[in-house]
Amino acid sequence: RELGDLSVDPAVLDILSLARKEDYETVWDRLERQSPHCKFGTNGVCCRNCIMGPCRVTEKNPRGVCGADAATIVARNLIRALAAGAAAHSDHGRAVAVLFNEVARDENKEYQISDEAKLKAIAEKLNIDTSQDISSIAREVARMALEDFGKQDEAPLNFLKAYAPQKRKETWQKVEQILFSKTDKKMGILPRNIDREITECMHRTTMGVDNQALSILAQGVRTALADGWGGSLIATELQDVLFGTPDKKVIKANLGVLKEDQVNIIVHGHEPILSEQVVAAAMSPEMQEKAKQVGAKGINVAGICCTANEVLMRRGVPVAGNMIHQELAIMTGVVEAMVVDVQCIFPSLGPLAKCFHTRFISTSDRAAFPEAIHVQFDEHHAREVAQRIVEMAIDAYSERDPQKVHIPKEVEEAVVGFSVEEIIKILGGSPKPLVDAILAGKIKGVVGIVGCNNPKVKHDAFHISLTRELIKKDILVIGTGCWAIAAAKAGLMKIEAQSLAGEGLKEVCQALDIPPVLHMGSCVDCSRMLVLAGALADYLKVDISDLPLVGSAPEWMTEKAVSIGTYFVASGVPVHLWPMPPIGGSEEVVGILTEGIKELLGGYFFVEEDPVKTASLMEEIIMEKRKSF
Ligand code: BF8
Ligand code: SF4
Repeated sequence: RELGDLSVDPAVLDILSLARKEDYETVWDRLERQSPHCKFGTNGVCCRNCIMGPCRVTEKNPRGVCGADAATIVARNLIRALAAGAAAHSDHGRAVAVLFNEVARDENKEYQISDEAKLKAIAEKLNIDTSQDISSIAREVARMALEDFGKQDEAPLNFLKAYAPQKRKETWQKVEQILFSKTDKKMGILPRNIDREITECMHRTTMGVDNQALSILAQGVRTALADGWGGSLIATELQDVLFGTPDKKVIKANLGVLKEDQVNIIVHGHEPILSEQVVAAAMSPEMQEKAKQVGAKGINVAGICCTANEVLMRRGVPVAGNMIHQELAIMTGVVEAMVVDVQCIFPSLGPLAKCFHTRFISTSDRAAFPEAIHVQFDEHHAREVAQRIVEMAIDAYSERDPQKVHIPKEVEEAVVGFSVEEIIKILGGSPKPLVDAILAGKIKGVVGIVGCNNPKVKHDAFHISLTRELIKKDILVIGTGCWAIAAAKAGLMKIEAQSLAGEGLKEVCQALDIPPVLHMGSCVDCSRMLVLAGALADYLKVDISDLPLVGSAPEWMTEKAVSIGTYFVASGVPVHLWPMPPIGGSEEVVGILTEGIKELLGGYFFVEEDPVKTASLMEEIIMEKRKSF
């Protein structure tokens, strides 16, 4: 493909032309070599779940060796992906819950409770007595969070019961009854234990267990709900308690945030348990002084992927780019250290870093990478480990090759930090002004955009043109993850972006002094969007499915996005996807996910390749919802 077909970000094109000249390999090169992709995999009809196979079903040959048909195989593959995605978010949530429990019990002095108000708010939702002292409240919150990973009864998750809006909980119960009466088989969709639902996905999809698409997909819904209203939500809420609830701030975005005269450290991955400490260590006067001793003006920390979103929302740390920038950042030749933990990290980074002076540092016991330097992170010695990492970066500075330095000039400003608490504060303490603006039609509705970059899609192109189209139509856009970084880089999160919005949305944003496109955080922070939707629904005493809300993952690639998309659908929100998920091999599965599920849960999936058409479809859905609203 021509360079211009790969990305809309000039900084990316700048580095890509350098990569072509210097023969550095990128994600796009490898995609080309993998293309065309296997049709069986693309349609989801390849099964490797037992060793009588692998089997791939076709019209001529419609059953695997065990007799499984396309619907069974497609549904099984889909929920296995969903379970992996839910596991990633929820294992992140577990790490936070375990750490929070230690802090609450005074067993870890490296971290502390930073936001007592948030802790009390969580406790109130969980019906915990908030007149106790803070550490008793914290211990009780920790107990209820950990219970959601380990309890063995049939009751729904503590956090889901505490956070989901009333009408939605009634809907989920009704759906369980309908499914039972229609099929005579129990089909629970209310999650009981986060780990259990993931395990049950694996159990049901192994050879010879659950062999009916609807039954399999119902367990997928249950697992996704365990992620959205459980694992991810716990991650977000307890991170806010430990590190602070995000508030409005201005940050800088794109590769231009890297500094030629400073030690540059990139934090990449997902868990702020690590990145918060690296940021703190780098900012310490001692480390800044050490950097000066090697001739640098200071230490510059920047983020990539969701770790970027975490430290940007809370600390105002600049973001070097989204998922697809990870290789390109190293190619600037000024990155002394790229520090990673888990998720969305290319295993290509180790060999690439070897072409430069960059220290590629892995830290998590769950993630090893070829040719990485592993510095084992330990929550009990967090400051010490973080300091060691920063020192390694300082040491690397003198090895930088000036011949290889190439920093794109692109850098944009963005107003970020829109936690639900911050949004409600900006609204004056209640959702009323937002609801009024929606009722009056100044804001037609809200679209939440999430997710990734995928080299199959022109980088950031869908994210940006969909966002622009929507705000033009007076639709407020909120979102997380790599979409949020795309929007920040494109200048859509500046106050000036109000001028790109339709008259109604512009007026509301001007009155509130906010951009028309709101950064709500990392991918686990999609739970913030659920909580916001829930707050609006409870305020109006309606269900989420009654609200003019639509979701989208327009450049998605990870299994995590399967889980996110599904928990929004299961919470009552129609969700757009591009690219097409690997379900095309079964009409039955496509039918359930795009139509059947709508009758039951209110949400459903739709697929569209064109951003302008997608925006129009979303507007239609919103206008339809507004009629009964
Ligand atoms: O959890 S948006 S590419 S970085 S998966 Fe990954 Fe997708 Fe980016 Fe964050 Ni989310
Ligand atoms: Fe083939 Fe069935 Fe085994 Fe899958 S579970 S590999 S379809 S025999």
